[in-house]
Amino acid sequence: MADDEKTRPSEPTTTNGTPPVPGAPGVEPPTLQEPTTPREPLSPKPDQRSPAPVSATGGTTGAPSQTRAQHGAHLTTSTGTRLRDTDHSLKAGERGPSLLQDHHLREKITHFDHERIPERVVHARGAGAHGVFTAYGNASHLTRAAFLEADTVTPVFVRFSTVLGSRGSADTVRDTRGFATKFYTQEGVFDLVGNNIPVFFIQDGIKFPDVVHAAKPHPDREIPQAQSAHDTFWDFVSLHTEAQHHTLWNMSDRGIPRSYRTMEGFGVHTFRLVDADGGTSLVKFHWKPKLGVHSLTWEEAQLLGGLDPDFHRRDLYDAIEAGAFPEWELGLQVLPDTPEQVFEGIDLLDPTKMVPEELAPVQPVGRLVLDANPTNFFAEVEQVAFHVGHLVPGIDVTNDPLLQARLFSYVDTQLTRLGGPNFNQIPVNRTHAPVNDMLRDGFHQHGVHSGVAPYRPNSLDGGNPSTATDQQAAFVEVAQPVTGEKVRANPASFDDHYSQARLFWSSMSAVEQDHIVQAYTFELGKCFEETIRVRQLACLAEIDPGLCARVAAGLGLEAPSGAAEASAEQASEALSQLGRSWPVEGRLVGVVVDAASDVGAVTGLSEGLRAAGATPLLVAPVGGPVGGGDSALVAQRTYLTARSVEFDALVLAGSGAPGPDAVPGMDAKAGQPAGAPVDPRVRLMVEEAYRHAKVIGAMGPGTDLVAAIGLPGDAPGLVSGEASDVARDLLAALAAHRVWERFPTSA
Ligand code: HDE
Repeated sequence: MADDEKTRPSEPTTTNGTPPVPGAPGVEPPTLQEPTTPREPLSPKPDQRSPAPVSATGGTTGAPSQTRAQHGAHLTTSTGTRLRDTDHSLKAGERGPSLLQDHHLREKITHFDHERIPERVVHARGAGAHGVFTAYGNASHLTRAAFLEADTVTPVFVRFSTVLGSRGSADTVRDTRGFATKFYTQEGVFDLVGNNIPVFFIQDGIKFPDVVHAAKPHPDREIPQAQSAHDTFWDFVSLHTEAQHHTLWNMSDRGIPRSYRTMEGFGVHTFRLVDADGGTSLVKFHWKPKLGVHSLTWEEAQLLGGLDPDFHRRDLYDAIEAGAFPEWELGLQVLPDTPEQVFEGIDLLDPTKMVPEELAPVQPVGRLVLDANPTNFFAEVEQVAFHVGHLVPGIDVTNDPLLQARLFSYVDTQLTRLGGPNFNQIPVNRTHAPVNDMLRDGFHQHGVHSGVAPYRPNSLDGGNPSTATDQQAAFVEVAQPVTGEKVRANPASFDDHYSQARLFWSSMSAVEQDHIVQAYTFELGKCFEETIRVRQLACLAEIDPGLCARVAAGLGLEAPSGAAEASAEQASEALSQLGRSWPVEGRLVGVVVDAASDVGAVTGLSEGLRAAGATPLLVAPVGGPVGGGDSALVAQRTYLTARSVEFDALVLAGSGAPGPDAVPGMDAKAGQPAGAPVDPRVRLMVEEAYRHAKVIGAMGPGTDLVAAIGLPGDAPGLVSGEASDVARDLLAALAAHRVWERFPTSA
């Protein structure tokens, strides 16, 4: 990585001395008047980084990272000719028709006409970031992969995504999330293209078009967007019952993550590692988030879908800008490479099965830190091209039939999406290892190859390139025996579609089970056809009769009889999200303030929260200095612009008196009769935060506000006192993500 790329978010301060909240659009504040003095392009924001300035063939260039950005102070054509006017087309007279000879008009419009490329057929909606991966070195005995050797630091680019929605769809929908990581290793690119759910809908890649067609919007009306709550999805998964395990994870809180930063990642398939002596082991890849695994509530997810459809990408970018760098540990479950490829009765080639951590602990082998935002979304996040076949020596694939189809699909899709075979030459996809591939020509060729003999064997180019031996770090496929008849069939072990779904269900806490019941009831309730609901209930009965009965009750249907007894499989503690404490870095705390607030106390609270890595956001009746004048408190949100779902916790530090626009005509959220003593929008914020089991702090005039709103004073997760007490107790409660005891469970 070039030195000039190691940018870190700086901590500039605003004029009133408080650190700025993340999200400033530009690198410097704009002037009120349009600037007219020519100047060079501004540098990117300090939190941003561009792909490394290597050449299209992996050569080091020594160029500054901005070498690919725009240059010069003056507007030019794409060929660098300066322009005097870009606001008027060339016309035959002021009122006349435009002239064909206007090459600038034609270039500008033609390029614009071609700005869009096909979106990804799945995972179209995503966000990405740059980072570094540092290996602990404890996997060296398992794999010869150089990037896993002790203290090796490898640049990475990560893209998170939803699966179903189009590019412009909402982030917080119920769906699986993609978690794709590109490691730019010294031995070539390694892509770990995983999800936040450890199992998949289908066992064989040939079914992928089926499950995706079923889950995407109905083809006639193209609704609903980005969600599984519709007939075709449940029609398919209730008939194709190997999908039931993954579907159960989707219906759990894992389907609505709080943030990309609080998601686990999984390689899903079993991979094969090869050590320096050719010894092999089977592994499952895991990403364990430092902040823990946390989710939204369904109501939060739905509200955010409208209020802030960019919630997850904003959260990722803002956290990085605020210096709360998202972190994960890469972990391995190491399993013996036996001829059967079965571990404790679990078929390791079946991607609808996971290996419980209690049977094979996850061993951390390195740390990923996302420390920079992209400089340009299209160039980086949209054009990044992952491929499960981007492997390095020491990591190989297995015969998992889902993985086998993926090995074909990823290159194929990039050919259409990125317009030709040279997509690995796009800056974000360029390897940092030397390339000598004998692939030539094609659309958008960025290499300028020399020599006359891109073929082997040759003597005209001196025999170059030579093949490498495995001692020279060649990728060598592990020799594997292949036996059997040519068939279209699965092994019998693939027929078990329910045992692990039962394991997942029985591993959930009571509140998590409630959420699952609610999710199935909602989704099936959205299906038009009762037949489909009935068919899916039969599947739920196979998972657990209690689950089935509760969903059936919500649907107003009979629970099918003859269901299998719930099995007493041992629960896997690692599957539940509750019961632990986690760091609070990057968590957002809304602080309700107004003219009655104690400026010193609010400042102290903010400092206390910031010291723990959390971001306080002041919510005031109107924008500007709180209470007017030169107050040291400046509103970052207003009662009009804020909603509780944006925050992880709330502190009431003001009187909550109605703001000047607290009338429904000005803000529909202020839907209560005028003249109420508490601003209805503050009341709504508090009631929602309480309902979503968020910790609520009160200090100064906010203490009376709690009483005025009518919250029970002894409710769990209400903290009050001096600013330092509130900061301390709030942070302690936030470490558990929610005040779980506030959810009345039906258990
Ligand atoms: Fe993908 N998948 N997939 N997939 N997948 C794509 O590649 C495919 C599967 C995953 O941020 C596509 O570049 C097939 C499992 C992620 O750019 C496409 C099958 C897992 C991403 C494709 C699967 C994934 C993709 C669409 C069944 C988790 C987003 C655009 C055999 C382990 C990558 C693209 C990004 C993207 C095919 C199943 C993860 C069409 C055929 C299982 C994270 O090639």
